[in-house]
Order: sequence, then C-alpha cells, then structure tokens
Amino acid sequence: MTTDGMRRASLDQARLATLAPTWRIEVLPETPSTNAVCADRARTGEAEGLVVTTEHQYAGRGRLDRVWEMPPRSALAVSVLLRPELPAARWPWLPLMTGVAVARVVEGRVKWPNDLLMGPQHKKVCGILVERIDTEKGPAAIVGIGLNTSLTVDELPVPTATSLSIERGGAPVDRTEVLTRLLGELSAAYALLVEDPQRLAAEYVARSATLGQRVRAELPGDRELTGTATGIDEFGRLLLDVDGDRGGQPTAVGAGDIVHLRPER
Ligand code: BT5
Repeated sequence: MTTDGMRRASLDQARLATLAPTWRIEVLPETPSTNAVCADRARTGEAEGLVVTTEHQYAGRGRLDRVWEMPPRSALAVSVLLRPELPAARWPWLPLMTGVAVARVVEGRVKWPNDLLMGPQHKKVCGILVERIDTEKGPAAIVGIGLNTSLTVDELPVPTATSLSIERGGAPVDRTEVLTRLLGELSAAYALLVEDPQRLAAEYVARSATLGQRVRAELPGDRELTGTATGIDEFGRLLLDVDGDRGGQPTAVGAGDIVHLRPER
C-alpha cells in the first residue's frame, strides 16, 4: 500500500474482531461523537466491553464543552463502555488509567488529568474524556479516547497538537494495529486499577510529564494556583506545593486545567 493509502485506510473490522476478541467493537462510518453513541447504548442496558469507533467523528467533545477535531480516517475516536465496581471516590482514576494504557502504546507522557504528550516540545497527541452516567444497571463510565494517528502538520487543529505520524518522522500509521494494541493495554491497565492500584499509581508517576514541574492550575470558578506538582493521591487528585505556602500540607486539585510553566532560572 502507498503511504497515502495507508494514511487514509479504513479500519479493518475483521482484523479488529480477531485481534481484540474480548471487546465488542462497532465501527460507524460517521458519527457526531462516539462518546454520545456509547452513552446511549449504556443507558439502554449494554454490558461492559462495548467499543464504539468511527471513520469520521465530526462533532467530537472535549471537557468543559470544548471541541475535539479530527479529519476523517486520520485519527482514532474510540469510546469504551465500562461498569467499574469501584467506590465513586476512585472513579477519577479512570482517565489516569486510560492515560497509562495510551502511553504504553505511543510511548508518550501523561499530563494530568487527561492528555498524552509526545516529542521534545511536549505536544498533545491524545485527549481523554471519561464521562460517568447513571443507567438502570448502575453507573457506567464512557471512556473516550481521541488519538491523532496520521494527521499531517497542515491538518493539526491547534499548534499545541501533534500526531503519531509526525513524531515518527512521517511514517505511515496503521490505525487498526494501534487500536488493537490500545484495547489490549486498556484491558491490562483496567485490571491493574481494580486489582493492584498501587502498581498502577507507580506506573502513572513514572510516565508523568506533570510531576516535578512548576504548574499553574486553572480551577473551576476562575481561581488559579501556582506551585510545584509533587504527587497524585489515591483519589486521582494532583498534589501541589503551592507557592508561598511554606511548610504546609500539599493542596489536592481534583478538577481543572494544568499549564506546565517553564522552570525558573
Ligand atoms: C480532551 O478535552 O482532550 C478530551 C478529548 C476527547 C476526545 C474523544 S474522541 C472519542 C470520544 N468522543 C468524543 O466526543 N470525545 C472523545 P480537553 O482537555 O478539553 O481538550 C480540548 C482542547 O484540545 C481543544 O480546546 C483544543 O485546544 C485541543 N484539541 C482539539 N482537537 C485536538 C486534536 N485533535 N489534537 C490535539 N488537541 C486538540
């Protein structure tokens, strides 16, 4: 296949079904948002293990009503339905667990709470949106992953973005293979979250781009904190040594956007 042919190839459903047999994978020709489709299916009683993906997601959602943009067949938009038997306070670990799974596949670094960064300039290759919804069968987690596989520089929606292909020197990326590996690592990371959360936390810390950094945390309600990121707690919150708060306890941040600041000279 030519480079361009591979770049724009459709997902191979037969190969997906063979290589990722523990998941029930549905490939839609196009959809506004795979998370929205997966959430509807959860509400009508679908069991854990459904995977919704598409060749063309045209109204993808980020957090806080932001948009997630991707050209057809040049990225992966994937939503996985889980019904985790975890205490509600530990659900914030789901996006972190997902980040570990993606980081294993792309060799990127996790940025708290929901980004995957790659390359020397730490650009965003993947965004994660986990939504909790109530259904008659109990709460469900819709684990949404947007991964830029083959976008070219011209196609990047924002200057802070990158793609696997760009980071690999323009090499073609086989989306079917990436999705298969991603689902395999997601199974493994999910099992760790349930069975050995401390090991998952250790791996998360080892793969973090945020810990040890000076950061600005933009919190709900237009509040801001600046300090050094020092750890993650058992509830998935980022621990900050806030500037000027000498000798005090670290501040735990549960929601917000993190900006990595340049080190002070
Ligand atoms: C996220 O939000 O990063 C979560 C994105 C989740 C997308 C997946 S795709 C499958 C599933 N179905 C959905 O509808 N959504 C999920 P957030 O942290 O709010 O970041 C959004 C911001 O990232 C935007 O405001 C842009 O600045 C930037 N952005 C948009 N598209 C991007 C892309 N393709 N690559 C990198 N950055 C992007």
